Amino acid sequence: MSPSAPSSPPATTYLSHETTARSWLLTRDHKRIGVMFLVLTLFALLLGGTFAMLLRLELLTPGPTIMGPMTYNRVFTLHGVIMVWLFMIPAIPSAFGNFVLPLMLGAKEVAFPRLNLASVYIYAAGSALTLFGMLWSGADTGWTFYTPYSTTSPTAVTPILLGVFIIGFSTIITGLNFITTTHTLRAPGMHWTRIPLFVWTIYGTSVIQVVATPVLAMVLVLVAMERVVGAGIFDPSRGGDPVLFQHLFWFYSHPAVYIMVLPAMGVITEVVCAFSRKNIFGYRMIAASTFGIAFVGFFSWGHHMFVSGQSTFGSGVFGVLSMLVAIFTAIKIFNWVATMYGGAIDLKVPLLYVLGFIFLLTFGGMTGVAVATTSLDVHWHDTYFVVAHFHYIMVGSVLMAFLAALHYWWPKMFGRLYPERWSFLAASTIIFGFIVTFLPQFLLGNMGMPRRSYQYPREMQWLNVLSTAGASLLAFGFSLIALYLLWSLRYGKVSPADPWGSRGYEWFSASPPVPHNFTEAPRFEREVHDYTEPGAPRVY
Ligand code: HEM
Ligand SMILES: [Cu+2]
Repeated sequence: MSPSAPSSPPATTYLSHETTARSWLLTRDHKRIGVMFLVLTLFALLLGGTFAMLLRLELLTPGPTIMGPMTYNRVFTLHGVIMVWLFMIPAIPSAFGNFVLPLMLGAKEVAFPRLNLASVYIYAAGSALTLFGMLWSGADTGWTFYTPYSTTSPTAVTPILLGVFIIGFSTIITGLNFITTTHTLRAPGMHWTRIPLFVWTIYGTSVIQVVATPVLAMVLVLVAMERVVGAGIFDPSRGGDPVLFQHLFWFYSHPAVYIMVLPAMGVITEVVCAFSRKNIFGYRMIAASTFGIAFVGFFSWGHHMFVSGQSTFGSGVFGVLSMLVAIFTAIKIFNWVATMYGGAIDLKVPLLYVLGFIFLLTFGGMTGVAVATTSLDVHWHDTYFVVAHFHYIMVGSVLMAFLAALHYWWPKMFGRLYPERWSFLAASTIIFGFIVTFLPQFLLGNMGMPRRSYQYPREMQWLNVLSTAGASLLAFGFSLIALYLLWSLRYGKVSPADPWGSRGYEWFSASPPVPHNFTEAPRFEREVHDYTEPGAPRVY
């Protein structure tokens, strides 16, 4: 492939060549599908974020503030359901994976473009059913749908379960598409050792999606059957076993946390290289650790069940296996820092998010090791400590990576630049606001504040007020991003093909790309992320 990006913007782009609603709704272009997923998942983020603000407002005072306890139960359930199932899991793979994966591989399309379009509609249908359940009467089971309560709750659990079940098919189809595309549609010269690390993480994620999602689908249908026909699988009053639900649920949902975090790690790797102007340190180790995480992730689900009556031996084994994940993660963190070390650092806003990511992932990961220690977790389980742990990782790291990706690939997707100062202000507000929101929650959990609780003792109020103040900063930061990105679509400076001087393969196409990605057939002659000048020794 030509070593540099095309210099002038193309006459027709994937956005401009057809503009009718029909051309969008029936498109088979992976880039348009990526944009559609971006819009849908951003809408989910907005909705989930609104529920989060309602929760934090309620927790401003120790007693009732703006809602009653039953409403509170519904609001935290809807917040969790939307954030996990409608935003976190699909966001990076379905939106950015769809957009950049074929570009990175030198492919004109994904392997199954029609299925790809179907996956948008399946996601939309599942989300619509979930939202319908919410409007009908909501649900009060938490995003985890634990039995036996979920089998008897009088709220609209069934449509929400089925909505999530349907969304699972979208995930599976997208995963199959990415695996097949990576195997079959790589351009000449794209050897396995040249595959960009973002693609490797999407590939690893896709494997988990394809293998684990069916288990979730099964367990959700079983709960629905329990509710509708009284199947007697989980409900002890009918001879069922509620703990079986926990095993099946976490057999999927623990790997699912890596469905969320692996693509995030891929984004970070791309951004670190681009803004350090250096080849990634330890390409093979990063790719291998991705699969290490994916593999070990399948054997640690029992760490969610330390207090479920599981045997002490079982808990010990699950605890140790969980800690192995930290080793693979540490390999990546070491490699990112080593890549930055000695690089020509260009502190643009995507890199600022990366720094936020590395800090929050390290901190959150260490609290993961802490909660994987059985003796500690017996105290922390079901307290705000766990809430803080998973928000540090899911919001801290995954959202940081999502925002890094949004800012890094925005010019690629839409051909416009956004105002840098505003973007810095928003990023700093979000990182700071995040810490103010979630750090107090570790302390609250350690003091014994139970999760999903709507009241608390008076001495815990100041930490809760701090947390709500942090959440308001987050809301401000997000609104800012929404404003300047929308503004930039119309008024932003037109971006050159490669505004960052990146050597990522996706920047070798025009920005925004032409309908079938390339005007001449791509060939890959350089190593991935190679910043070596001609004739000079290779920089690592
Ligand atoms: C070093 C790696 C990690 C370890 C050792 C670890 C360990 C744990 C443990 C032991 C729990 C259960 C605590 C309890 O319920 O009492 C837990 C909960 C959780 N973790 Fe992690 N974790 C790690 C990384 C992650 C990552 C990367 C994510 C997400 C991207 C994540 C998301 C979650 C979630 C969502 C829960 C709580 C689910 C719930 O009960 O609602 N963790 N983690
Ligand atoms: Cu887990």
